[in-house]
Amino acid sequence: APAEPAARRPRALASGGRPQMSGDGADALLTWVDEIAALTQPARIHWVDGSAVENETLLREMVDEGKLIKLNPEWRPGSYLARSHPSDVARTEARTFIASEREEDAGPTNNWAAPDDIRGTLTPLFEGSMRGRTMYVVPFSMGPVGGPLSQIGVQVTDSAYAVASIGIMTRVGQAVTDEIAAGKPWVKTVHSVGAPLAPGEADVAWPCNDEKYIVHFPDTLEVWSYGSGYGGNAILAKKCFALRIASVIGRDEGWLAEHMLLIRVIDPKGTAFHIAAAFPSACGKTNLAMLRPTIPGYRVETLGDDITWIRPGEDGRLWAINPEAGFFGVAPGTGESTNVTAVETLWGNTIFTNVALRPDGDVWWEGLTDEAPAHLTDWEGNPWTPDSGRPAAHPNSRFTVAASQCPQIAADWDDPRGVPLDAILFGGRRATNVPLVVEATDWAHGVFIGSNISSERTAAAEGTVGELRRDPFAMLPFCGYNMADYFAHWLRVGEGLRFDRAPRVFQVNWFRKGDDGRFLWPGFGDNSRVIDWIIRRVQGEVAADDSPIGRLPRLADLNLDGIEVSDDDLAQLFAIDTDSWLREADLTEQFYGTFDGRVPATLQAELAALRYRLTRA
Ligand code: GTP
Ligand code: SPV
Ligand code: MN
Repeated sequence: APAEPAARRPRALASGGRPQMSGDGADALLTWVDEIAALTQPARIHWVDGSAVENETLLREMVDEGKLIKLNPEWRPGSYLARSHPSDVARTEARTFIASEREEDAGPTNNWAAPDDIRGTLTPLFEGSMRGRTMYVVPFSMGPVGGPLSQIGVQVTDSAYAVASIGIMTRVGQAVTDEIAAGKPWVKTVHSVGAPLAPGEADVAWPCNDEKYIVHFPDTLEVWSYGSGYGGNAILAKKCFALRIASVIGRDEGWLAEHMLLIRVIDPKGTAFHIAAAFPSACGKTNLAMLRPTIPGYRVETLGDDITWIRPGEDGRLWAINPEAGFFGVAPGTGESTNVTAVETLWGNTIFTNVALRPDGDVWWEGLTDEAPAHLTDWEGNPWTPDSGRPAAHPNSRFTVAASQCPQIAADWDDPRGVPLDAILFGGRRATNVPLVVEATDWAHGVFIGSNISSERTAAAEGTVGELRRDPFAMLPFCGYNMADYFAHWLRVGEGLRFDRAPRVFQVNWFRKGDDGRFLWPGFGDNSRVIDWIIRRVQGEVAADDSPIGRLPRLADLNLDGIEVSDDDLAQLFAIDTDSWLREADLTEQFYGTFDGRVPATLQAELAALRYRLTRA
């Protein structure tokens, strides 16, 4: 093709230089960057353009500085291992704050801080916090640039690891700066690992600070994160923006920002259905997002694995996009027999964090293969053998990889219009009580179920693993405003839908255990058997039985061909113990009682109706 005339060609950036911009929007961005630089006093500023060359340079520099280990390209081309500081391995919910003007807008489930007070704390911390380091300016879009459901932001950070991760997880580049210059609203996010370097001071592999603050200002659309390099604390586009800040924008604009995977299921007749599912952290979203159905004739296409933005359309349906561009997934438990799609996705171009290193320069984690290699270097860099008596990979070790590498990614996964939802699933890790699948009777009942999701704690956040906690809508750590108002918002969104076009709501539980502690359900690919029932319900093909907690499948309607689940286990998977459910109802009353009368009357009525059905049963 003939070369474009020089004048029309987009201006090539002198690598890392300040981009050429004009307009009111441009001034606001440049002024803001200058202000942050004046505060944090970096040695240099690099404007990130998102190019492949820039990314390679960045990765090479990190390898040279000992911050990344380059994996053997023979096994894992273009891939790297990062080892975090042992204290910086998960989200720190206790250090995460919502700094809304009014305390009641943060609600009882968030840590609240008065904006002025917390700014008073943050400013001295950020003062000179980037000394000796490069300050990167990263313009990013959540959702395809310019899409009707998309939102944009800028992250300033002194972490090259964060820059490389944002490059995978979002759309980065000049097109976003152009939108900002043109005056589109954007979210300001500032991140520092809080480890300034004195002149001549040697750097460490994973700089961070014992003191951590992840602070959200929903009224001014800002995030300030200090002291941590871990994904959920440092990739501010993800949980901080796309859930906490976006949930507030959604509340005000009439849409939903959710901790959900998004898939397209194609049934044996070739009909496509779209399902979004909210499970708490490390409870199976990535796995369901990449499902390989074990029922012949079914296909699943991946659209997203962690965050879904949902908007009512003109047609009375709910339309959904995945605002991200990559997966930041849990490594342990990901293997050929559980999630072969993820294993294939990770063939190369992946940043691994806190997994184990093999002697041949490849990676390993618990569950990747049935047998552990005889010798490894564990996630902390120490020699490891199967007799070491500790995991080789950290339980919250993760991979960061582009969505486009997923072999079953939907061809139209970045269509800016999104997909119409047919069903919404809520789930969690529940060893008892919650059946394999149950259908809500209507939208309000579905919202009631969502508001009552509980799950056993996982390693994705600090805290005691295994302990049961409430995690409404899987959003406990991610809702940027009062959770009771969020319940009301969900009810309101449902009221605006055409009654025959609202997605059907289901509760699922892959994690129910027998008295002997073993999982009753094979899970993973066999979860397609539950999806099959859900899809046949959506089409009105199968009847269901009413129970006090919702509609249950008739066992004969479950496709169990080719799997071994004993009648006894099947009965236990669907057993409803009235006394236990009455105790759950008491816990719900207690939980609702923490919201100062703000829980919608509709949900209180759902609770009363549940108790009535249980006592009558
Ligand atoms: P976040 O990225 O933290 O939001 O987590 P996620 O919900 O995407 O969790 P993920 O799919 O990575 O699953 C976490 C863990 O649950 C992994 O160790 C999986 O192997 C395990 N898991 C997922 N699906 C199933 C299932 O159907 N049955 C069982 N028993 N375990 C599962
Ligand atoms: C989660 O914890 O739910 C995650 C990982 O998806 S993080 O992005 O770190 O929050
Ligand atoms: Mn998540």
